[in-house]
Amino acid sequence: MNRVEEFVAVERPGLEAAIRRLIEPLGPPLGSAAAYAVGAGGKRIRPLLTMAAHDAAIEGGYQAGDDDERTRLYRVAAAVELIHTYSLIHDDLPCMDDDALRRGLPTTHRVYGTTVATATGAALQQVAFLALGTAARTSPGLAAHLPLIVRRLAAAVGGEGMVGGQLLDLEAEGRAPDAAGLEAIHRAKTAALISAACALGGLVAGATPQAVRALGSYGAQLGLAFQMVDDLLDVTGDPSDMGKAVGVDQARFKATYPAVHGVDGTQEQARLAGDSALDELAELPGDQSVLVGMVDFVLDRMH
Ligand code: GRG
Repeated sequence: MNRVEEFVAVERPGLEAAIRRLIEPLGPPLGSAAAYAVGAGGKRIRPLLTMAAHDAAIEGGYQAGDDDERTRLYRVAAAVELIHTYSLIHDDLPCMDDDALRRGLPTTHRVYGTTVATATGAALQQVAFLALGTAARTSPGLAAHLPLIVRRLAAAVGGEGMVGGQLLDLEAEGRAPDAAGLEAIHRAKTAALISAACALGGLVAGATPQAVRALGSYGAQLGLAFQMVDDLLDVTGDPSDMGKAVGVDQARFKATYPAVHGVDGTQEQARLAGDSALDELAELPGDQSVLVGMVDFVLDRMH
């Protein structure tokens, strides 16, 4: 087992329990649709990054022992995953990408209908922000950072971040994309949330502003690399491995990295973004091994 696999084996059960606990209070049909969407699988990259970023920001590394503190971190990490889940549910809707399959299963709106799927995405955002407040309720240390945590996450997913990026992406369909426009779309649509996931881990750890900035920059670069690889897999991937149709971006004339830089150029850009991500880790005081391994994990998906 490599370092990332070890980390996932230790942390994923706590994370999954936190995700389940957060959506439990949603009654039917929202609760069932939310459970379907989060239960359909997923790599949990963003919340695992929140946890790994937290550990990288702790002087001397995280020492197991304070269960309450870990539970609060799981809750914050789970909130990040619920925001991601909302974005996937909405991304698949007929008014957006109109996808039938996600993670090898029918998309949420194909099972629960468009109205319930739309409402579930909206409700998951509220559940995520509620979870941040709940996590801070029992910790004066975390409560002190709550305003920043909320601002960081809200900025990442709003009009200047994920939602704005999604609109730019949809507007760019069918037009010849240029390199700068492409990066602007993906910085907002994909990298902003991954960056916030990492910064939040630092904020929960009470890291210095410099460390939080470094984690955010690491996440932004990793997020760009992640999107490049995601675009490559749409060109080169196998639908049965991907759990969704491939070749879709090209068919819709989407603004993708391979469309602008070619397959080889995109691979090269992804490696460069991975290197930039690694450069940001130099000054962090804790255990950086999982964050280093995450870069390899993202880049290895290219092959
Ligand atoms: C209301 C305009 C409006 C927008 C809603 C839909 C939306 C917000 C944003 C789209 C964000 C999005 C889907 C970005 C793509 C990011 C991406 C590459 C997702 C795939 O992530 P993985 O591979 O998925 O981590 P798993 O399945 O592993 O969780």
